[in-house]
Amino acid sequence: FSIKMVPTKPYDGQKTGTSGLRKKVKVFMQENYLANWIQALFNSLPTEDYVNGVLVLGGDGRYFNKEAAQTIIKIAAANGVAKILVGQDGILSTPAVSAVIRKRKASFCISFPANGGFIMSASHNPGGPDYDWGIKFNYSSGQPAPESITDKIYGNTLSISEIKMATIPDVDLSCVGVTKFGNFVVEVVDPVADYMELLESVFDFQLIRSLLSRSDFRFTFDAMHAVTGAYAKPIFVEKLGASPESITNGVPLEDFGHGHPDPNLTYAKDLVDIMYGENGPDFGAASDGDGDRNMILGRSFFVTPSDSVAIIAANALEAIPYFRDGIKGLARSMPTSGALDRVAEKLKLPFFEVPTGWKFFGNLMDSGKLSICGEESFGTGSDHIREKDGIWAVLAWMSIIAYRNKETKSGERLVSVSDVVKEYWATYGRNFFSRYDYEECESEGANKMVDHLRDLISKSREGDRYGEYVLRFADDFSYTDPVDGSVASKQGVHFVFTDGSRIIFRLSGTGSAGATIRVYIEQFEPDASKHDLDAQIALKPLIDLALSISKLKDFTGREKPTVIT
Ligand code: VG1
Ligand code: CO
Repeated sequence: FSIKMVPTKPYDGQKTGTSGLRKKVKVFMQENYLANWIQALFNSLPTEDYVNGVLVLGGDGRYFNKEAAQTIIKIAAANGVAKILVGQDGILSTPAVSAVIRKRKASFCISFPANGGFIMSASHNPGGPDYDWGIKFNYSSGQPAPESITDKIYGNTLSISEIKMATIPDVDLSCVGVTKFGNFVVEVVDPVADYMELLESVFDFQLIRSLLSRSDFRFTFDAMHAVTGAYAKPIFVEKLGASPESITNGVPLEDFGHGHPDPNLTYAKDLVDIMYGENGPDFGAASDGDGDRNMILGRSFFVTPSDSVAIIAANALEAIPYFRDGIKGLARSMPTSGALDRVAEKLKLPFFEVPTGWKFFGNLMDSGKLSICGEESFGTGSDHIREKDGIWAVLAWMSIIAYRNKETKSGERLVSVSDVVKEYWATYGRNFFSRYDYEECESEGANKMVDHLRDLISKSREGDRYGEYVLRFADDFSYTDPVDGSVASKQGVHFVFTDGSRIIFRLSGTGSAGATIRVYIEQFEPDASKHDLDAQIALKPLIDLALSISKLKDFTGREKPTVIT
């Protein structure tokens, strides 16, 4: 094939946020908008990373992915990539892309390794012609590209003048198989196979099957018409024996059935209603657009993601074969509650606190310091891959429940999700946690609020009184990567009080319009007699304090948050 040099002009604002580049679909549909970014990426990578190499391509099935896939394939071919592995119909969840990159790296002949991959997704953001699109690049160990690379890409988008395009026809992505154009190969692969093989090596599938086969255990999974629809049936139903009716919204749709594919108490309301309804199932779960998030529910019971990662860590040695040889270390993002810290302390494990975004866990995992980690934003995972993993989290929880019920017989009372959580609280204490999101605020007001908070922390001193709370310190979180020494600063304003309570403010880096303010509130409660309190009640004084010190209402005009988790 021949290569066409397409002249182009830079677009402003192609800077990646917390997780890839996200904009409204209409922005991406502008002439060469996506192509500019993809070419800028090739201009940023060392040529040995992709020339004659293999790249992976997949996505969550959202609107515009089909066109985008063809553009990416043509630019990759023109830049000298030897082979693209694409999920059938362009489908691959974020964790599956990470798994495929890692597998093809290890087992492919050394001169032909997969060195990275593209994920076409705006994750939990809604899809369709009026909503969002996004692109993420993952690097050679399957991890989200670090800022050193995304900063270079952004720099190159500001000066780009031409795009290299291969003059090849569109490739049919609907059938598994190989298409060749000279030395360039497109291989369409089953989106589930490699990922499922990996999960089978991580978990005891037989143990999970035994739980799912019990008549007194009812399971339900809501794929939210997003990418895990493609995984739920092969994994939960065909492999593990769940009933086909246990999967709802199991077909990926370009607009997620008009939904907001974010598994939380607000956007996964249908599932929440079922789980809190009369005679609800014993176990409920959901995942997001690209399959990396998870929500875990028991009957009339919600497991906060911060507790979830701590509980998985506390039970992993026994219940999950992958961890039988030991856990290397634990980590959480800064706004995630300190529940995991207590597990690390008890198990005497190395522990890390990183900024928001999965890319900060990659180096720790690659250097053998980290096994299990999580974020309060419904992200949980381990070093089996380099992304958070929704289905992994569901299987981890099912493994724990199955393990705990090894001795209970059908008909006896099942050890439930809430039993496991309450037992955990009784042992470790409870970290009450809540997050308030104020979506799509005016940027000006939101920025002014952050300025105000930065001013406040610059004046604050240890021992300052905030109502009943006494300040230990307040700062703008900064992180130095212990592996490569890179520094990420201004990662969130946090107030830490002497009793361990925390108030944190951040602006979201994944939105596509206006500014989303996130307020995180945490308070530790050792007293078991108070563990059954509703988090909103337990945290009320701190929430009021957060709103008053930030003057959030004055700056944004918002009376109430859009989402509370
Ligand atoms: C949010 C979450 C963060 C998560 C990120 C990507 O970022 O807070 O914890 O890693 O989304 O998740 P932000 O900057 O909006 O707070 V996903 O599932 O959208 O890739
Ligand atoms: Co996601």
